[in-house]
Amino acid sequence: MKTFDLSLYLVLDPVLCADIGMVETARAAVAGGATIVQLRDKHASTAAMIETGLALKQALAGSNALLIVNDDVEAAIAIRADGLHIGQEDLDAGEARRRVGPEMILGLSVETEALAAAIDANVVDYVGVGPVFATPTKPDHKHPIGFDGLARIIKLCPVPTVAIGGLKAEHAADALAAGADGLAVVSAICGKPDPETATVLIAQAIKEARK
Ligand code: TZP
Ligand code: MG
Repeated sequence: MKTFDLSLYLVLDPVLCADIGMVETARAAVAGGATIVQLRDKHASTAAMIETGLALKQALAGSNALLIVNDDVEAAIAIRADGLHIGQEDLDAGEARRRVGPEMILGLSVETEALAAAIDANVVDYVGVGPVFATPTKPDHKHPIGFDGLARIIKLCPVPTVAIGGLKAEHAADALAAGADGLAVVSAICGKPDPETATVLIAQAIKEARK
């Protein structure tokens, strides 16, 4: 069994993080309680992903936070990232698993009940479910599912789940009540004037919701 904590999952965005950069944003977020950091840069080359990924790995060293790479299998392997996250339009989960080997955490985005029902728990370690709300952060996102849709999809997931899409600290209780193991956020942390404090507030809301 792999152990990982999905509680507060930061997905980096290079544009939103432009002021202080993705590495400093990740450092601040981890200091504030982020448990996972995902490097997501849709337009970066594999070489650039590797460069940023290695810098992130260094920034996270000594913390308990894990580093997950979005989409780029080659970069995830080169960086020796803790995990790879793929979407439905990326390579097939079985193929991703074969390429990264049995040890690396593999995450998959799921937007519907049908996709949730098709998850192979021997291949996929966790699922990102959303978008809960429409969000400008991902202009091509699928139809928002709301907390009701989130709960319906999570019921069918055989692996731990993290909710994503328009989530802020105030949504922690609803996301956890729907069954999510954690919240994944981009704009609630990236580009905030004080990303560490923004993270602390979300972490506190999650802790409060678990009481
Ligand atoms: N996948 C589904 S929604 C989303 C991703 C990557 C973006 C979420 O961004 P934000 O700013 O937390 O709404
Ligand atoms: Mg993808």
